[in-house]
Amino acid sequence: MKMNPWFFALALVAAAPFASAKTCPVAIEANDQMQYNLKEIKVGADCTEVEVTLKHVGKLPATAMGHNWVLAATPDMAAVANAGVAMGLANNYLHLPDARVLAHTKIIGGGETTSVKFSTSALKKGGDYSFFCSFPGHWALMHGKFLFG
Ligand code: CU1
Repeated sequence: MKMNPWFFALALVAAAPFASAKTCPVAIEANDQMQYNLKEIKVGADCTEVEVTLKHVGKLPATAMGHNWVLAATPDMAAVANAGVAMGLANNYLHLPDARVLAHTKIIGGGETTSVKFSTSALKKGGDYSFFCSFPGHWALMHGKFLFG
């Protein structure tokens, strides 16, 4: 039995609203000079998920020059970073759970790569967000704007 092609066309149209999930990739690098290679990350409001991949292109170990990628509202950045200092490398220098932390990777050392995938459902279009590294002393240099919208 042969199916009517119009049936399939109608089925696809009907399913479209449920198939609108969109994962947007972001690639960022960090180095031994305590720097990210991006000052700003832009993500479209049509992205339902973001997958951030952090590559440490340096050579120093995580104990000396560890980096992660943490997302928070810009006014929360300093407090989140300060709260993480005492938590140590094993906790990725984050005091969790903390609702102010919107997403984060683990801390990595030179030559390593890590990633995090998160939903944008908690983000407000046009909101003031920043990404930063929570390794002690790094966030003041290692931060940038995260633009959603
Ligand atoms: Cu760092």
